[in-house]
Amino acid sequence: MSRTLIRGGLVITAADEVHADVLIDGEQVVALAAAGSAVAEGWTADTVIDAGGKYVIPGGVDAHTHMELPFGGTFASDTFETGTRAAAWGGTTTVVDFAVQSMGGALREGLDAWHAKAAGNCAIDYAFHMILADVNENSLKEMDLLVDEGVTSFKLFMAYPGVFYSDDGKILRAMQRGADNGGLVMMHAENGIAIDVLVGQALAAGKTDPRYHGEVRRELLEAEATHRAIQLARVAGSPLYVVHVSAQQAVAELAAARDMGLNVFGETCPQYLFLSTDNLAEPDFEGAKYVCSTPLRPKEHQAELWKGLRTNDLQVVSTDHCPFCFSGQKELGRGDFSKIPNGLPGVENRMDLLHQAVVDGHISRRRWIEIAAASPARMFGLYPRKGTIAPGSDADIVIYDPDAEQTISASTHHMNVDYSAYEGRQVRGKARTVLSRGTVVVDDDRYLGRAGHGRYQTRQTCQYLV
Ligand code: DUC
Ligand code: ZN
Ligand code: ZN
Repeated sequence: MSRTLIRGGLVITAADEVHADVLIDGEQVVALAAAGSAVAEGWTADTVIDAGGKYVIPGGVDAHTHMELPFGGTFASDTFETGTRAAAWGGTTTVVDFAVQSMGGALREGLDAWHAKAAGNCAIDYAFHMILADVNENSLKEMDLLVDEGVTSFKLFMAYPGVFYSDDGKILRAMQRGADNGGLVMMHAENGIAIDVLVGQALAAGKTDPRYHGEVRRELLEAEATHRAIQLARVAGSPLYVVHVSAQQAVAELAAARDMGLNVFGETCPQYLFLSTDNLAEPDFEGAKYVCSTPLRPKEHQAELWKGLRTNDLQVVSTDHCPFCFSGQKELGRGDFSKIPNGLPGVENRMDLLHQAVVDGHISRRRWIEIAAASPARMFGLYPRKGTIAPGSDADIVIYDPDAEQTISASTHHMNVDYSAYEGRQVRGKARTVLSRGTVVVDDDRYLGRAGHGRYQTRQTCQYLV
């Protein structure tokens, strides 16, 4: 087994910042020692990586991606191969993607289909949540089987009537099942029935531009759905994880629930922290690049999201990476915003944007690692295999240069999409060397990984419950 020593860096985890040497044997971390003491300890290694002046951090865990997702008559443009490669470039070493149950289909069928898309193609490790699109006797029973085999979280939708939507009765039944079998319900909390009425009214009034996507998907309809989801979870006695929270009123609902001591959790995404309705209003249909759901909100909401991340009313930042090219895909919605495929690229940018938030003083370094690696790993049953640097953990490690300057651009990114949502944005910090289970997959602007290195990860149930 090959041994690697990472020497001289500042090791940052959610818990600590220590100058330490890290010894890797094969795929796992085997020891940490005070900086410079590796030789005195008699450690030998085949490869020594000098991390002087750099951070040594756990690889990012992006708990919300949609590679190859069929949506709105097209498919998300990143495959598991291109999307996980781009993730590695950006310092993310695990993604949890969403397998989809089709209407009338079995969960098993959907899960098998997603396994087939991913197997042999991923650059980094991956796992699956399951989208429950059709709650019925059979799919409820299947939930138990999936939990047993390591697919321990289930996304339901209060939005997208006729596609993914579940009514309150179905949601309650899935939550009751989750309360019994340990599965965590992840909720897309928007009142889709009301939104569809507003969509119809807007289009009838000739309001067809991308910015109306944000206007009809009202903040109050996110807050209302979040509130309702929390009450349903209380009735079911189940925990709840609300995905892609964007409205400050929804954060307030989560904070109130958490103040009551409930097992209610929330995730937000970089697009809600860094972008706003100003982007949706960009002229010449450019706003379509920023169409996603929940939608971007006015800038004022960002402060509440940052506050929620600091106070732990929000625990996780994932990307909801769901890229569609501007040309040929976003364009499907010219003249009708409701036909613009929903989703933004970002899997490559998350670690850097959140490091910029450290530079800007929104969060601490340890909180950066917590929300981007440790908490998603804990939330979805991957800790401490993923999300930290400790003896026994997988050696998913990033040597991060906190002083590197970079300009985010589609001309340099590795995601398979023809635009960047953050085009021209300057950020400080960059992943220099990325190890996935002890193998260097990115080093100094060179990609050394391969499709098929990434391994499917079974997961335990949520490790974050009080
Ligand atoms: N939101 C998106 O923006 N894209 C895919 C699905 C979703 O809920
Ligand atoms: Zn969603
Ligand atoms: Zn999503």
